[in-house]
Amino acid sequence: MFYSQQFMRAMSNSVPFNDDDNDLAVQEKKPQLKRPPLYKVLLLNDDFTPMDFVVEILTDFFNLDYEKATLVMLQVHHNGVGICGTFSKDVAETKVHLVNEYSRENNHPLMCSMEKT
Ligand code: TYC
Repeated sequence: MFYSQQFMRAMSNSVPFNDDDNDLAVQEKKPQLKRPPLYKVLLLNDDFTPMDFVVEILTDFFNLDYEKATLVMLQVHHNGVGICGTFSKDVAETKVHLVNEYSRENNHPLMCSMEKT
């Protein structure tokens, strides 16, 4: 017995029930879709990384303008942690990796990390 792809798709996403004349009918289920989780990328404060370097990170890796980058840097400096941006998992992981690599290359202890929103 062969069924069309369209029929198979409808059956795999449907709930059978008896209609008014007691025939078997199918009703479409709501698609069970969820948005993928987002991740905040964070900068942590330390006593050694120069403020200018942190601002450079925020403008170059997170595309903040100079004023916004300065505000985020000062937020980290005063509160210990600040948010650089919110991204998909892959993009957040890549940014964390690139920022930490660039900081080590420049001999600064700056730490970048991520957490689920
Ligand atoms: N606290 C550092 C200083 O006084 C500046 C700094 C800001 C370091 C933000 C890290 O994520 C940071 N030079």
